[in-house]
Parts: sequence; structure tokens; C-alpha cells
Amino acid sequence: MPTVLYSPSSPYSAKVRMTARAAGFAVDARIVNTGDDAGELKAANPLGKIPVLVLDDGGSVYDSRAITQYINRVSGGAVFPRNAAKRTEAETLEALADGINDCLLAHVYERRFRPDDKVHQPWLDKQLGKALSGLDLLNANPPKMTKKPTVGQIAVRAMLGYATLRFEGKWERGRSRFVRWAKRFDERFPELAELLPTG
Ligand SMILES: N[C@@H](CCC(=O)N[C@@H](CS)C(=O)NCC(=O)O)C(=O)O
Repeated sequence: MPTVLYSPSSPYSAKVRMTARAAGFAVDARIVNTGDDAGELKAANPLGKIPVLVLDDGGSVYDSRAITQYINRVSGGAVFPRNAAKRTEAETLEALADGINDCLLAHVYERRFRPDDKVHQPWLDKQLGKALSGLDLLNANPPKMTKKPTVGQIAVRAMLGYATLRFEGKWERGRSRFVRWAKRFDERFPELAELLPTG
């Protein structure tokens, strides 16, 4: 069975595992340490980033967007709409959610990997500002809820899980529509909500 190499707090990993579950695509999941340069992760992805999907023949698929496209293909189009315009919409939603994650992660890594006296506050402010602009757009236009979730909706929900994990209390004010959207998603898809990022 294919295996997802992941970390429980990673939003991109949560998206991939939620997508696999929504598509009915069975995967094993193994936690790896992104700080381990010599390990299994580096052998599967020279960039040392998660998630990676390791296939039965030993091949690797990364990054997370290549994995969601792969899952969609092998599951007969279970998680992206067939209609071209709707598919573009879902792919753009996924790109927006991933882009917000990129900004949140840049913020987290700046504080985690730099000595205190080298942390550059304007850089932190810029990254958080971009993430908040993305969240404003989503609050104004929450993704339409469908009977079966698309990767776009899943990506947005996974990203919001990460925002709550690392930035709780810093983004919710003024975005209550979006908070309600996440609650509705979790009520509708509890089996996916189980896989949200955890610390
Ligand atoms: N564009 C990549 C981003 C993956 C990514 O940055 N993952 C983080 C964890 S959430 C990571 O592996 N960080 C370790 C590193 O950058 O060395 C994707 O969509 O998979």
C-alpha cells in the first residue's frame, strides 16, 4: 500500500491525508522528522520536505499538489470536479490555501530557526499580513459546501486547522463567517476533521 510520510502538525500533510480519505484511496501513514537529513525522508525527497507519497514500486510523489492530483487520477476523479471551470476554481482554492500556509510557515520558521536577535519583525509582519489578506478573501467568499468535498475545500479546512494550531486568537476576529464555515465542514465531514493538524 502507498505510504504518506508526514508530520501531524503539517497542513500540507493534513490536506493530503484528508484527500486520500475523501477519495477512498487507502494509504499507510508514517511520521518522519524533517530535521533528519540522512533518513528515509531525504531518500524519498531530496528537498527533505513533507508530505511525500511513497508508491508501491518505491517511487515518490511530491509536493502536496502533485499528490492531490495523483490521488484524483487514480481514484477516477473523486476529488476534483470534472467541469473545467469548477476544476479551475478548486485548484485555485487549493493554491490559495497552500499560499497562506507558505506565509504562516515562513513566519513560524523565522522565529524557530533564527537566533532572537536576527529575527526580522518587518518580515514577520509582511508574512502574517499576506496570510490575513487571504483569510479575508475566504471570509468574504467561503467555499461553497458540496455533498462530496473537493480538494479546494479540504485544503482550506486543513490550512485553517494550522492557523488555529499556531496562531490561535490572532486571526479569528472579524472572520466569524469563516469560523462558522469550518464548523459546518467538520459537522458534515467528521471523518476528515479527525485528520486536521495537531501539535
Ligand atoms: N510546497 C510544499 C510545501 C511543503 C512544506 O514546506 N512542508 C514543511 C512542513 S509543513 C516542511 O517539510 N518543512 C521542512 C523544510 O522545509 O525543511 C507542499 O505543498 O508539499
